[in-house]
Amino acid sequence: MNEPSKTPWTREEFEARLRCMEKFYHIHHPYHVLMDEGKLNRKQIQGWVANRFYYQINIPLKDAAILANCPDRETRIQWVQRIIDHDGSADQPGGIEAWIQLGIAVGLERDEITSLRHVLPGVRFAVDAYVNFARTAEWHEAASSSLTELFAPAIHQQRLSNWPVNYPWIDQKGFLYFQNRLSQARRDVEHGLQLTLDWYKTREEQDKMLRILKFKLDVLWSMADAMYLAYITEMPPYHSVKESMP
Ligand code: AHQ
Repeated sequence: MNEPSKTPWTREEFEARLRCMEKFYHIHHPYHVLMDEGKLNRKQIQGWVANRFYYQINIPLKDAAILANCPDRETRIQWVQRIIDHDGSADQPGGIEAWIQLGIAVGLERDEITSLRHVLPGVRFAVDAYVNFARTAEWHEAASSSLTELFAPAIHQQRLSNWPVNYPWIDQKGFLYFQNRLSQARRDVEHGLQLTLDWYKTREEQDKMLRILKFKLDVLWSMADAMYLAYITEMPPYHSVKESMP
């Protein structure tokens, strides 16, 4: 039985292996497939936006954790932009505010979104796992876990193309987030991919990176699983608990 190869992949082969992970991306999750086919109702769209808000407000915490662990000024100068993109600045409202605008465009109230009262336990656990990973992992590994965004432009473009047709009731002002993310994701991926291709040298390290990317793909998939159970099969947590139970 020959030993599995220990020869490191070339940069091109390593990048190709990363891109092969697209098959696990949440664009293929039944929740997003139904969304893209225009088959979600108002409540199911609202539930998705309200739950994804928890992911959005945690991205700056995740990126700040990476910065806190990163001793390299050149990297920090670029990486800090990710926090500004979401938190905004004195004159820029930022992505988190744009996500709230998306929530209002789908018929939610601002405080309903920011109260986090719709956030499902499964969504919270998945997002918290991502933030905690970023806090405790070696900073290159935490940075490279953002590379699910290799596949993100496609899903943002899908929404921009299909929501106006499939969900005409949604005020298109809410689509600013997706529009901004198209270019921001591409810029972030450029930086994250170079960091990744430069860092993982041995085959063992490259294999570990694929496992890290799969962990992050699991985070995104698990969020959609929780929403599918709650809003599609209408089996939210404790739906089976009877009030009369002691
Ligand atoms: O809106 C998204 C976003 O700001 C980010 C940051 C990045 C990261 O650092 O992990 N990932 C990410 C993603 C965003 N939107 C998701 C979507 O489907 O709308 C995609 C997601 C990602 O691919 O990780």
